[in-house]
Amino acid sequence: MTDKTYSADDVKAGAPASAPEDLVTWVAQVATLTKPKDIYWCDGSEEEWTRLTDEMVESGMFTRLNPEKRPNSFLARSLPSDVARVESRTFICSEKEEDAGPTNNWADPKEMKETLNKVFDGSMRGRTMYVIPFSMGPLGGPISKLGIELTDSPYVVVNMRIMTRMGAKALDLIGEGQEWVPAVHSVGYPLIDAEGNEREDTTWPCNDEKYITHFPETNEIWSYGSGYGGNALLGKKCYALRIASTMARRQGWMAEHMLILRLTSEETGKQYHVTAAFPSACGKTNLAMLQPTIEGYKVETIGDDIAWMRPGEDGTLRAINPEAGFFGVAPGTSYDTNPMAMDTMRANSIFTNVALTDDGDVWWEGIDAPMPDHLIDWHGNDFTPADAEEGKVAAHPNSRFTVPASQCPIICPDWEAPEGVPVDAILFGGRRATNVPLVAEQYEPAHGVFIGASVASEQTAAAEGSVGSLRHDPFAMLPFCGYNMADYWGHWLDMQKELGDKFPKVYQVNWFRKDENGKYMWPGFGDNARVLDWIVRRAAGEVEAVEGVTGKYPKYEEFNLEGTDVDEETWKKLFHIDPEAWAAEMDDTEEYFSKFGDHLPEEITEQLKKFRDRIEEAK
Ligand code: O2Y
Ligand code: MN
Repeated sequence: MTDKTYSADDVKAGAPASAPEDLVTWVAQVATLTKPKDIYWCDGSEEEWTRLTDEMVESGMFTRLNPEKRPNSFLARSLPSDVARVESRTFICSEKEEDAGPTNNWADPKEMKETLNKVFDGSMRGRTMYVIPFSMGPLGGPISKLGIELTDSPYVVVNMRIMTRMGAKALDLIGEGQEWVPAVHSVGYPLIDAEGNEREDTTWPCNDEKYITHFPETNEIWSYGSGYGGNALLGKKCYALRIASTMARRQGWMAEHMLILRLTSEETGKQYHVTAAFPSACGKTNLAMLQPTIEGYKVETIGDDIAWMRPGEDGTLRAINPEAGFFGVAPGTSYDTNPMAMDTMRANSIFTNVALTDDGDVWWEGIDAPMPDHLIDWHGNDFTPADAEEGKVAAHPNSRFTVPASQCPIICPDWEAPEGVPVDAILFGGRRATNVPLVAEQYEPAHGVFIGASVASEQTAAAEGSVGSLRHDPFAMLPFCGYNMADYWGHWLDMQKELGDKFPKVYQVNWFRKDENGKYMWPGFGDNARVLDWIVRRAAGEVEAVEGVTGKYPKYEEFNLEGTDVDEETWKKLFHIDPEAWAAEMDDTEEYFSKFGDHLPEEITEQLKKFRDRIEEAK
């Protein structure tokens, strides 16, 4: 068969007038390779959303939810083989392998380009190629950045419309000559083969072969074979973390896997801004939308997943949320655990891999409503309580809601402030049943970096006192750092030096410590506001701290525990330090750090030694 060809002039003829020459040329090149049946330039309008979602309902990719219960909202079901980010197929293609570092899959950029040229050749045959102009961060803001995603998936288009500032205005900025990142995505399921044989589309096209690739030296992203989440919505993990972290290092800013919240003291009106990094699935969205159980504070959400931080004109570290929506995990989200998230998804939302109720609404394990007598599960099959009794789930554990951040009832009025908000404190946490106290303040800036570098979560319920099986997830960036993780620690140290006293203090937190009976000792959720309360009172110089092995701890009598059942005995257990257990943990940490060879900053080695000295003192 003869494929349609695309010259730059053809592409220009169908492009908006604001599309600059370099963009048109690149779109023509990608179209020549991928051979779509046509090219569509997204404008981000309401009309476009309605048309695309109507078409997807028509094709069976979307189920429209009951408009009375969930207006303008849709359900998609993926293939069981395409339900999450695929770290094993995620590559950093830097010229030198050591620049990707030991924690990333590295591929030679030339070899990877050859592979990609093969798999993308004709990958969009029979499909439309959508051109998605988008801004990460408020349009035109000094910390914001632009991109273009080319994709053959309308699911990606409508999700990107929620997750980014997408459409004509972003294209106008690109047309004005601003830098933009090129990102190419194909589900890898052409509807016509090279011989011209046609096949039917499916409701979730994808390919068993997957490549999620990043080229940090040329700022390019190429993703093939998956239609899901972080693999396909390329503004999120691929751009806002992996590529942005490399840009940030070159340009003197920071791209972090962090939520951002504002805490306002109702008494003084003083505002504090806190960012926090936790490994995936440790409740970041819940913390971002915290409902304090203590009087005197109001929490407002700025972001739930990613923070871009840059020194401001006043010398403070300023943070923006580069995203415009939340792509949250559905199971476990309820009016009990996160009422604000529940209200955010009341309309204009996309649900992926959750269950469908008979009255056209959504359901998942852990939602407030009891399991109905009948559901359609995430595979599209009938599901009854008898299936649950057999241990089956109706919603996939990584099922998601995509919702506009603007719909969050506690969205901060300044969440789109182009210059960002000044950061007062940075939290690092993991899921640690043992060893790690509720909260600890850094001794010095390099200790803060050491705290971030030591983030880990337990894989199994390890016994108190043992290191158990720890998954190290430094800065919660393990799958998201686009370059050598040890160089990234070096960049943090450089940023701290540049900002001096203005660099926010770092705190290690752990809501997940268990007692000898395996019971959580800290209530968590809204009571985490008590930890934030101590942190901001520390910042105001109102409370003292006690020096310990992992950092500086609160005094029991100065910490607000009113209304909880945390007594002094539990408090002691929450802060108990077993020197032998910590010695074992430092052996494990040292072994982990040794992977980075001479990329490991000296300051980190010094911090390890200081930590060991404190353990000795505690013995
Ligand atoms: O599985 C996916 O593709 C999504 S992963 C994700 C989504 C939203 C926020 N964070 C994450 C993550 O893995 O950290
Ligand atoms: Mn995340």
